[in-house]
Amino acid sequence: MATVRLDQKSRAIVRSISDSYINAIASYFGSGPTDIAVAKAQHKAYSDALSSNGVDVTTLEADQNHPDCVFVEDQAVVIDGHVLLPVPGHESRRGEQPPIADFLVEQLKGHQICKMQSPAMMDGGDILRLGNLFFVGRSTRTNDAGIAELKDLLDHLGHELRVIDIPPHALHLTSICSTPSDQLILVPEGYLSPESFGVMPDGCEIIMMPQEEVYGCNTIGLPGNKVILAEGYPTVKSELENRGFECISIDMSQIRAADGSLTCCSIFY
Ligand code: CIR
Repeated sequence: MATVRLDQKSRAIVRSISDSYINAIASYFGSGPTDIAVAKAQHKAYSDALSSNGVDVTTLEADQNHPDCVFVEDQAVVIDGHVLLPVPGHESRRGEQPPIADFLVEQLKGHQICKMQSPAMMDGGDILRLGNLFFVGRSTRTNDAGIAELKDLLDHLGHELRVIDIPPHALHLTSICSTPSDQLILVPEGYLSPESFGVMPDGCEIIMMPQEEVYGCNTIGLPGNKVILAEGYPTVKSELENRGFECISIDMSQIRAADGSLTCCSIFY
């Protein structure tokens, strides 16, 4: 979700949950998954929600050697059809990338493919797009060299990039905020201030949400004023409903248990 505009959300990839998912990294929202069968059912509901709302979804096979492989968002950054393959910020996740890269390179022939080189590193989960304005989180997973490589691509495409420091109690930029439309950003109190995003473009707005609903701030906006959100975050839901969105709620408990949010589980391309 995070690097495409609303009008670019017709195709997405997801990746099945690995049988080793119980060993996924968890240091922020969760303390680790406890039930793989439930996780798989929740992931299926997620993928079904995308398909039944107009997204053409391709499911890549799980990689049993990589417990976090379901979180595809971190492995590739697709911007206007061009692909940046980052060096993922966590060593244990670097081997997840090849099948995702192969799929995208095949699908997006003729577009630019940039491969990041270490010591630059970045997780796709640190990038957020609001219309044609981009934000990147400087985090434990994304360093300045990684940000410089993203900036090169965005300069080439004529898009502005703003850098936001991610507080130590959060994993990624998209773990704590999202753009349910090309004009709105949901931001939790206690994590980021509206000022961290700079001056908003005309017609765009930041909506501050209560700190305890931080997980609910990660949403997937879809064409037709629809938005997929995690179940259990009433303020986020009512704020979106009041603005005329049709809300599609999904139980994400076993995904959250491994620090994954809605956007982490797909790449729109
Ligand atoms: C990790 O720590 O890398 C995974 N357990 C969670 C990744 C979540 N991805 C994301 O926010 N884009």
